[in-house]
Amino acid sequence: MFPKSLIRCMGCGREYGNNEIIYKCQNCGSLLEVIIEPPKATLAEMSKRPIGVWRYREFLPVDEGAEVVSLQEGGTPLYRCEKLAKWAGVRSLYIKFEGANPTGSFKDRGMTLGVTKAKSLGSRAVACASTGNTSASLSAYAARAGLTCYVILPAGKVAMGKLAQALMHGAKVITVKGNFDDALKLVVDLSIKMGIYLLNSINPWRLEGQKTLAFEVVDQLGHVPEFLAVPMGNCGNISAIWKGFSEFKAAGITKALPQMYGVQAEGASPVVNMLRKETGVFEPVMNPETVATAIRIGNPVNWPKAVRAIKESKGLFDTVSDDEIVEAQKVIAYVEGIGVEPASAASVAGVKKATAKGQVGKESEIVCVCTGHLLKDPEEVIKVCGRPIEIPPDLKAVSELLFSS
Ligand code: AN7
Repeated sequence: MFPKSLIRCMGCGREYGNNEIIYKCQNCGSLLEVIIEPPKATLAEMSKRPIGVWRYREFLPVDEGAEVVSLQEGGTPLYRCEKLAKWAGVRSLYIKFEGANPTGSFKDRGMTLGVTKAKSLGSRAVACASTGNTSASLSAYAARAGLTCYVILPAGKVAMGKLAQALMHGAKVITVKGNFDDALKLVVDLSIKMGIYLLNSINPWRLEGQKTLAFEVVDQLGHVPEFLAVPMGNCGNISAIWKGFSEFKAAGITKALPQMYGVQAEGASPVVNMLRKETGVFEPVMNPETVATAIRIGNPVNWPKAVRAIKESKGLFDTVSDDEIVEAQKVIAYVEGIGVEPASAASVAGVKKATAKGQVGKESEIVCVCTGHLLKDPEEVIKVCGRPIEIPPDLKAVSELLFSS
């Protein structure tokens, strides 16, 4: 029932077996991707199973006989947001709310595949560097699988909720005086040296799980949306979602493709900088900075895949400021009742910008991926909303406060 697959280099095309533990091409150093044989599956058949990542198992390359490690990820709501659409200046806007995943972010879609792979390869330990959500997710899946988990985080720059998850799920948490890019370099070297299975998104198996977001959007909406907006950090997610839409088309399930819209934070926007210049030269941002700590990444490993997704889809790209991110986060929460973390709001802030510029038509339909839950970053909320007012417990004081001025 699972598809046949192989690993292929996106640079030179060299092929590798499914069970080779490699994270980049040994020939040319480029990124690797998993290629599957397009399955003969129909949406009607797959839809008989509960919605979630494993509904689409015909598209998920898992080794024969593998024990699937799952927390029932995916199957997240697709909310129609009429008031938010009005605010953003577009006819139809949906939020795909990835905060509703088991650990509160889209990372769970990838980790169910990635940790299943780790298990079937016989690995005892897994590792990642993270701005927070990857570590929260990996530590939970490693716990479920009974694997040792090491996570390396940029010191002082990981939101409290995410740190709490990694600690409580029993990961060995290490912080480094440096940013995410430094942490990633360190964990890649460590994994290779110690034979620990690396589960950052340069591991192509993770993206195989994350591509199911595209399948669910088609399933829930009943068609392919015109645009799909997504925040970009290490750029695994936009690449995975584009792969999903492309595979549904290749399998004959859909005919259309969306235009992908990649949004970065102003202070961490190497991919958008490159696309703007059109020189084809990628330059990392040395000291990335943004309120959206999840996407505070200056040297995203998957940038070639993100550029390919945006170009192939004739898509869009832009940056948003921290003020625009926080404004969007507040509006999503006030008018729609959906609580998202700052990075997630970048996709919605990006839509408002693109409609104002006329890049997204007023009559368009757009799906925004909101990647993580509000509860991930309570400290940011206090910073932007303030603390509640404290009063003595008496009626006079409370009525004065509520009804004065
Ligand atoms: C909420 O956890 O990179 O472009 O180490 O947590 O696929 O990297 C998180 C990324 C968007 C960006 N929104 O996704 C990590 C990490 C949220 C995120 C992104 C992240 P990618």
